[in-house]
Amino acid sequence: MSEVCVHGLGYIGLPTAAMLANYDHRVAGYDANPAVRSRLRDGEVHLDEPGLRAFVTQARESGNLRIVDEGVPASYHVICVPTPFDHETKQADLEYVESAGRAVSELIRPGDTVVLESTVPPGTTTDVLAPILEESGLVSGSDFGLVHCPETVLPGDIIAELRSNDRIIGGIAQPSIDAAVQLYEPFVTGEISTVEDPTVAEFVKLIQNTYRDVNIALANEIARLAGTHEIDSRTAIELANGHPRVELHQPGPGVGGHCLPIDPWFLDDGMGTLNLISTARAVNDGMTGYAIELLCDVLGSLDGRRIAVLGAAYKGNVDDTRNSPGVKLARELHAHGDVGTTVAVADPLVSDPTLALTDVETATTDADAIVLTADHDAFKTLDPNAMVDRMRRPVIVDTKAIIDTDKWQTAGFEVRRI
Ligand code: SAJ
Repeated sequence: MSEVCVHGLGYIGLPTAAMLANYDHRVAGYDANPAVRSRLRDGEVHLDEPGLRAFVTQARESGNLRIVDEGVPASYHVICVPTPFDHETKQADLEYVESAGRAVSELIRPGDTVVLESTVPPGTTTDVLAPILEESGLVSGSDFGLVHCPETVLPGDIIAELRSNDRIIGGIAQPSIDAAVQLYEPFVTGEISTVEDPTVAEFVKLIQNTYRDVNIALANEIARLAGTHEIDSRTAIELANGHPRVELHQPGPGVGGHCLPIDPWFLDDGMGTLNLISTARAVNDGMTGYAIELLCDVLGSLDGRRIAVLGAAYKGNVDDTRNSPGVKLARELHAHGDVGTTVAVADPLVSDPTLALTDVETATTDADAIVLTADHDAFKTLDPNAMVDRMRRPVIVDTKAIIDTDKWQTAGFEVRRI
């Protein structure tokens, strides 16, 4: 079994490091954040992901996963660092990839293999990472292996998907590919496809998330159109999906997380060439505005209204608030503060001190309306009978279609849903 150094211990790096360790590799995990390293050494996990804590503990207790204060020499360097997005220039910020690359260039030896898992614009592996690694004096593809193997796991189901998802390995030359296949083959039960060009792998990753984002935008536009015909969008979509070649996604308050709202932009990396794809982004970003329209339809105006937003996470049953539609909606409602609108946000899964969250009971007391923005299980079981009396006006806009409309109406609520 091999020595592996994993650079970056976030949502992808930590489970990957634990997986490799649990498959008998000797893994050194490095994260630039000392607080992350120290929590992991104390047996804690800094991420809320089902099963991750036990999985990491198993790896640590086997002795195969150690946390290191700097990268170490290894046969494989797996880079799993973030690639933030600059919203102004619509470009990827590759600072962390570059600094991980510089660290690896100091450590790399002939015969080693470097794997980039981070999501990056097409061309990054060959045009950005390879030249940095070659500052070592070694040549990629001949002296050392270099591949892009994009991560594809779904937050909330990361450990299962690390095993079951198909993987694409785009390598700079065949020996690079062969070495990377050896690393992934033992634990990946999905198909491993290989291609002798890292840019293809980078591109494929981006079009997967773009497909989903554009499909959700179509569902969102359909939801608005259905609304004008007083048709329930979910029923229409379910019926349409009965066709063997139709697979519409679900509408909602917009698209959050760190992947779907960002990766489509990486496709042209600030060139401004996107058309349908950028329109889809605008449609999805416009859904918080649509939720406000639905509120205004019922309430007349937002003047002096108190609105309870339930859901600060970007999707159901996760604690992650990155690009959360619920938080965006709350911000947009706050902008009506000059007419006396007040907003309270509650999310039992999220503990982010920067968001001034409250609990569901406090948020809904004396509220004029609830907007449900995350499909947490905890929200599916909310009891309308317990809530109706504490609200000033019992109105609910269900952007995720998770409540039993009849039940809430019977309890006295006016219900709107996307
Ligand atoms: N959403 C909808 N309607 C839908 C499905 C999702 O509005 O029908 C919304 C969600 O509520 C959420 C957003 O889209 O706000 C994104 O959620 P998601 O579950 O679609 O995806 P992520 O961002 O959690 O993870 C995605 C996944 N990509 C694909 O399914 C193609 C995951 O497999 C990737 O590994 C991940 O991005 C990533 O890291 O790139």
